[in-house]
Amino acid sequence: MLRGAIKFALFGMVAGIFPLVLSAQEGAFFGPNPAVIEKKNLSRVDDFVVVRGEKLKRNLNNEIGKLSLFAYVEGKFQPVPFQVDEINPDGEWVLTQVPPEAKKSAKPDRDDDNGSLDENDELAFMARDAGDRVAFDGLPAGVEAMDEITLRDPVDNGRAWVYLMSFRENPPLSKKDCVEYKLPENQVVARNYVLGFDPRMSIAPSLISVQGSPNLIDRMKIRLSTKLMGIPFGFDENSLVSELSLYKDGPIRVVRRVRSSIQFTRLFRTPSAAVENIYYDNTMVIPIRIRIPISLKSFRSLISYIRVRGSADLRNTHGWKIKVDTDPRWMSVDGKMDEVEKSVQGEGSTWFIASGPEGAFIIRMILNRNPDGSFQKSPIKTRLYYVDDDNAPDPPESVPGQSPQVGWWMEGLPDLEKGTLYFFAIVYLIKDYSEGVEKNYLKILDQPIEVSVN
Ligand SMILES: [Ca+2]
Ligand SMILES: [Ca+2]
Ligand SMILES: [Ca+2]
Ligand SMILES: [Ca+2]
Repeated sequence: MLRGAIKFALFGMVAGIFPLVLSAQEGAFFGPNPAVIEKKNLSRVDDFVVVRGEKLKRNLNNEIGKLSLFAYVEGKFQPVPFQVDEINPDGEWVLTQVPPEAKKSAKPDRDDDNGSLDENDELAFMARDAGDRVAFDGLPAGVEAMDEITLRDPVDNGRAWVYLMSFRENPPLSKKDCVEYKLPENQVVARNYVLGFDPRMSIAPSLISVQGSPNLIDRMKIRLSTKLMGIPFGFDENSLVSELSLYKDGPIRVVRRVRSSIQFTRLFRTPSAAVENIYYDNTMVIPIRIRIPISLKSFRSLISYIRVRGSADLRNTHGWKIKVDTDPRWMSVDGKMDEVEKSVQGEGSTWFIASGPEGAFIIRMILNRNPDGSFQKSPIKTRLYYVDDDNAPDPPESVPGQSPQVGWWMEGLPDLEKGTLYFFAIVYLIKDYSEGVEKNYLKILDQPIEVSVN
């Protein structure tokens, strides 16, 4: 009897304490549910959302480690996955994780404000996690500041809401993690894909698997040939010397910095430049920055031509089909060029979609935007490169033949002025593709979700 009573008392204590601990860690809400005042009607599910710190006025300058993002979904006000990535005063990513191979040479980046949310830091989350609009009677218990973030689809006016809150301590966090960077395998493992990197060429993936497909990539190729003052010269991706430096793996995205340079001859190597690739659960963003040391335009008469091709040489894709933006016909991947493939119109093409039994993906080139999304004028024009021929080698490569190889010629380089050429590729990995779904993915950049904060 006594033992029973002690047990009961212990159970009561444990039960009394545990829910408190669990509520902080597991993220059950910490008070009565707020009142719903507007239902979510945003239909976009594929978009990621990034909000700069300067818009988050109520949480600005607060400690990032005390923030959490909440949404009212499935009848509950609950934490949803998010991350805050710091950007330093020079506009560079603050990456805090050091891969084993860089332990000697790299140390983690820091922002200049000891981990506070400042104007240029970025809050990232997925649009699909947003929920209903709610009203509070004052701030919830333990919360010191709150920004209400409204998402609006400019296409159909659909809206949804999330709430960024600063907690006094122990912010309840979602346990969901949409993407992971695995070491030492060097793999990005995301909901819709797995990407692997060979440490000898850290800049381009040597493994791309979509929804459990076999590896779809032979290599990412960058091929340049030019003639300067009558002397031909060129390089391919084997001339790229690249190494992983730092990364950051959060619940929403992995940011991975690779330093690379071009080895032109045995003796001459360009200075190394860093570039960060960003991986979400269904999207990869691959920015390309090329420093043009002199105005090519003023040397125009000395340059006979510059031919540059960037492309994905695929493998294991027999039975897939491919369509480009500039021609409505699907092309069949079977290792041979047919009449459709030979006559496809590719002038000015900037994206293509590939669809197969396991899933689909879109690769899109964006030439006319600055890193902040504003418009830039670029002299570069693109033209489709497409070869589906198992018997047409294009060395260097691991799997002889182009099965198929899809990408773009880049034209207009002799018109470049001195400065930095910036453009980016964006890849969408699609589950359950059906004809026309690409429109949803094109909207992500063409009609972006509008974000307002109050
Ligand atoms: Ca900052
Ligand atoms: Ca900061
Ligand atoms: Ca074919
Ligand atoms: Ca090949």
